[in-house]
Amino acid sequence: MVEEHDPEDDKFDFDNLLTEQVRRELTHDNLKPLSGTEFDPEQFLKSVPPNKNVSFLDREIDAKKLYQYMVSYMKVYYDISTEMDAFSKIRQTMDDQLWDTLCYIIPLLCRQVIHEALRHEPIIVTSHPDLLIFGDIHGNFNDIYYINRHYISNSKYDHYRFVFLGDYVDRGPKSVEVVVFLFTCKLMDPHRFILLRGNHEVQKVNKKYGFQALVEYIFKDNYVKSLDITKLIYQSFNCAFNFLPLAAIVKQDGHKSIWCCHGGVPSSYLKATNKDKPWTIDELNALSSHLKPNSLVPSAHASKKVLALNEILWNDPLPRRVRSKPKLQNKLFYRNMRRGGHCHWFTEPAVIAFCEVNNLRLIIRGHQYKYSKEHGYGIDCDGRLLTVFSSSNYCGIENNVTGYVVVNGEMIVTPSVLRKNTESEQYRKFNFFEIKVNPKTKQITDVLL
Ligand SMILES: [Mn+2]
Repeated sequence: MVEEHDPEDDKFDFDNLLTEQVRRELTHDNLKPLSGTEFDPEQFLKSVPPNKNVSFLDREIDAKKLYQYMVSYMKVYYDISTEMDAFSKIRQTMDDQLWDTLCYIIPLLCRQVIHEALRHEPIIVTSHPDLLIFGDIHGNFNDIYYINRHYISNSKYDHYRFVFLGDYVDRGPKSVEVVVFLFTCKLMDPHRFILLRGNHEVQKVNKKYGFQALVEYIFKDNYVKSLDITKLIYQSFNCAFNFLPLAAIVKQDGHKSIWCCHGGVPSSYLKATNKDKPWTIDELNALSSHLKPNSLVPSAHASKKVLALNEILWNDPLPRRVRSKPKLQNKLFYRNMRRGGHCHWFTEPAVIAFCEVNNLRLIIRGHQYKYSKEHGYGIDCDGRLLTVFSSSNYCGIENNVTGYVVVNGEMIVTPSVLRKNTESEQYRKFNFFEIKVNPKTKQITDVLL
């Protein structure tokens, strides 16, 4: 069969965003701060350009410098003990400065992280332990600050790799900062960080659930000559999201493996043959051999390949309340209309079958707040399914406990509390979206909640 090729996919190629005209216009002398702060994007760049007419987009970021800048921002932003007002003038000024500076850095960062790291990764990556695994973040930069302070920058975890299970954006006010920070980490140390794709790292989703509105709010109407910088920033993020891997397999000699992804087990209904047999990891890998899922968009026109890969990001376990209903027909998967109908609920037998055929003993996934809000994680399917969620004060209104998972060298899996609700309570107001009084705020809050 001939490989389906959707010409729409070409639009997702990052380099196609950057026409020659765009390149020519984005020179250093043409950059201007959005809100008139002192700003110096040069401070994160590797070298001085040989001449002033070199396009800013052809420059290179020094990831360590950008990392240090983001960390020092977080320290001041969240640790001003005498000034706990989340909406204080100090913080507004800090935001203006940060956004002015990041504005021109973001397209560069996205391009560089694709070229130096993401495009070299297969769609299902393999990793050895030791690992720390974190669930959904959803724009909560304070949680990232906490994770950085206690784990990423803690020498005790120097030999650990970090897996994030996706859903970095939407529903939280600092989605831009979260992605910039994680991409910076990825660029700084590509082997130490595994950033998986969540269903919100899909343009069709994040244009509806807050991220696009947030980018437009932060970067306002910003043009350099005829180039719409705000649009470039939003598209740059989504281009990079298209290159995120969909799952990770944790392997260690002498042990069964662990499957990590955002949603869960893809349904076998999508297989051309052997519909009762679960997907093998080799088959899933083969699906993507010609298809880096440049547009993992579920739709009536999407190919079966796209849909099967898409389900890794979207599927949920069958809700507990319906499991004992006599009406159920002993199927492995049930179509999930709650999430738009292009994905499935998977049953415990589906989990067992997927694990058996792939020599897995456990699936670790995010995606669902409701199974983890009391302990930060939830165990299901007789210990074969672990859901973890790492965004505290979810949507700025919840008071949930968050979790993370440790997988050590002997493949011992330990889910733990990341932050108790009392620990994160003082930062609760930082996860509200109404940061500034702005005519657009209400509209943005509406899409967020
Ligand atoms: Mn999700």
